[in-house]
Amino acid sequence: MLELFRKAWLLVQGAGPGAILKSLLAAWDRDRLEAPLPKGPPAWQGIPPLEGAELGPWGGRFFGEGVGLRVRFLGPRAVECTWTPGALPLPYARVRDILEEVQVEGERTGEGWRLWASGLEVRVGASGEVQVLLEGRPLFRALPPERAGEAWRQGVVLDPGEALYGLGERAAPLDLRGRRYRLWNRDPGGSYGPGADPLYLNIPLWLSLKPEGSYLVFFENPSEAWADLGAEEEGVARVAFSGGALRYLLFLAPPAALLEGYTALTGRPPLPPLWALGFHQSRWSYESEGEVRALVQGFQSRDLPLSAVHLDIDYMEGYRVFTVDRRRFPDLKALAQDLEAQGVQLVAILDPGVKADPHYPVYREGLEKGVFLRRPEGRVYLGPVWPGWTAFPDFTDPKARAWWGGLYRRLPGPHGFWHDMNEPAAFMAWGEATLPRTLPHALEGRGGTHREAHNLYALLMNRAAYEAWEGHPKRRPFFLTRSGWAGVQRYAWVWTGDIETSWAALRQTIPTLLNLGLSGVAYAGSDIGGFSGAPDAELFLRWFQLGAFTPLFRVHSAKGTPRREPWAFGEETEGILRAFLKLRLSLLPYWYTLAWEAQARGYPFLRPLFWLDPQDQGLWRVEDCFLLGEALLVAPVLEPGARVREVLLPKGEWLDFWTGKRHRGPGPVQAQSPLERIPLFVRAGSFLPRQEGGELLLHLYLPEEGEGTGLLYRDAGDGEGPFRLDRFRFRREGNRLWLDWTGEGDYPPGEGLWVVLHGLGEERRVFLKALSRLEVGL
Ligand code: MIG
Repeated sequence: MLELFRKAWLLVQGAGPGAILKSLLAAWDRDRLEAPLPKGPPAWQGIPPLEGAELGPWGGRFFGEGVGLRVRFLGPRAVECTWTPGALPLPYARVRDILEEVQVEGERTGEGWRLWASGLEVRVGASGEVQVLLEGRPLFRALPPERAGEAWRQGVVLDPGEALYGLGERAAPLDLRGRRYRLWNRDPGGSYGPGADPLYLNIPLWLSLKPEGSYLVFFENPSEAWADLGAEEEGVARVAFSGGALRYLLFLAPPAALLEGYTALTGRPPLPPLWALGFHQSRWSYESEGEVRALVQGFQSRDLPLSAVHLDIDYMEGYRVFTVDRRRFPDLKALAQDLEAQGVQLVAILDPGVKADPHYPVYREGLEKGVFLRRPEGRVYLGPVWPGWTAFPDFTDPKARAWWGGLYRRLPGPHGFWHDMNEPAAFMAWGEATLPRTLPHALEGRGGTHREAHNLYALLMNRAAYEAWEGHPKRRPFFLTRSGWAGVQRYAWVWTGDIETSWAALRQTIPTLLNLGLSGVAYAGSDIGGFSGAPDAELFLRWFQLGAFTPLFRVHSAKGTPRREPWAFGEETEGILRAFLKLRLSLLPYWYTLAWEAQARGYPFLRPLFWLDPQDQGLWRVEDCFLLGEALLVAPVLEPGARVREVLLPKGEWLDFWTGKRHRGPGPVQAQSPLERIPLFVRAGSFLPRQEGGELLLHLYLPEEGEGTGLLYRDAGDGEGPFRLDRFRFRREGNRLWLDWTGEGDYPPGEGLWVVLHGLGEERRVFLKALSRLEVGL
């Protein structure tokens, strides 16, 4: 109740006293426009049997009365199944149609048909059941789908103990099984905590681990959906789509290869500008040029490394996108240039909504070009957001995307943009805070309604922005988005929105980010300290320590919250924050190498422990720590007062990052976690490139015996230009160590590198000349 008043008060303060009335009107209007929703649960009906088939070297088509199934092999480990009737999805999620041509063979069997190619086999039953086997192992079984009106429902059989991950952004446990989720991008409004569902960004895919193997299934259907990920006793997951054809893409492989396959089809995140991997300070809002300059000065005078400052909605003129309030920011471009000279970038927020003001050029142009969403009867649809009555570009129209992309040039200065409210969100006094499902959309000229386009809205807003920037020779784009769908990783980073300020919310951040990563979204982070409240020094510190190991490392908070600059919590805290800012900075060469890996293979930065050993079921549900790449295990502190915590180590040798102590996994260890530290372990056998005092050092964590490799990616840090990818190898036998450096690319390798050897009792350094080999006596 208090929260409700707080929200209403903020709304009135920010959007004016008329905001409440507008939100009442808009909700009433929405209810009139909304198609009457069916009462009661849908009456699911079985499909008629499949009676005929047409087999080809690509797969097969199967027909029953009024239904069809097409099975297409996308490669030796991937297959696509499409059930019709229903509109086929527009290829918004995909950058490729197939991975690799394979020659499919097929035959009729007693119960149905069999298709196979290079170890992958699909069995289609006359009932409509689809079973997929890899090298004879049955890994996926889909029951005959069901229909209710235009909706489709698909059951997938689950094994006992099977664990499921993904679904985009979830405030749920890491293993998503045994709960029901809705897939409809939604602003939960103001603040959310663990258990809230759905959130801003949904992706209809799950990755499954079972003792016999793993698979990833992506349902390529953007319409509103529900996924009931069957409890243990039930043994079936059911996913229902409100319309469109029922299509899924299935990949069979170990987890890393699943991400590689899925992102080969839906795209990988491009390399960001290096600065984006540094620290970002934000709040709603730093309101004037003077305030921003003082903020940056505050960081510099205290020796606190800062990479970016975010401007929230108050920099605009009455919340009109692509405008600047000249009284607060007389010359945004000059400000951005001055900050850049000090190593700090400006990032500006943008909402998709355009204020319906006839004197505002952006609105006038949008009207002239006919790019705004219209009501079914033809008038431009207006919904209330920050600027008051607002029109919404139809990003499913290529003309609207091109226009929108061109607008970024009108905001000279910032080199990063932060896309908020793009679920899309609108202030509605009751019901869903979004647009009516009946609004018509262009959908590339094919036509459709918001029911189909809703979940695509943010994806396509980001695409519009990205495509306008792509190929800029000097600057790589940086976009941060709240909402999205499958493929959003190609265009933008994601932050987890208005998470509440609480220890439970801090703990939630780990599984939320891990599941985003397993859904293809490698770049993400949460508002450090929580969005909505006032963290005490300990909670803020622990959240900051976690944030230092998430791709987006940003402090942000709501209007009216107490200050969150690193010096706002007293000197002791400031000192620890400084140390973590510097630790992050020193690890940037490692982060940047992982960025290269994300771009090349689609791997997330943050990986669940099972990434290293998918067979170890003891790791499947570990959600209080994570891997950063394959070298580092990060165990944030998630409870107040905890000065020691247990960490479960996967198999292999692990070296304590702080003390150098060697541990052998699998198994738990008790790790010290005083306020100045969170437990960090380095996998023995890893190289960890770091920069210290302007110098690049290669840290090598030696196992007692054995070998390993490591990568290092380097380039100028922004724009297009030469790069290099170095590969390091070592082998340790008794007291002999061999080091070997090879590489490719035109970026100069330098003379050589100091290799810092860990795990020998005392630290030792040896100099490795560029692209050479070295033998060392230990
Ligand atoms: O209705 O721009 O999630 O990060 O500070 C709230 C103001 C709008 C929601 C975002 C939040 C941002 C805030 N926005």
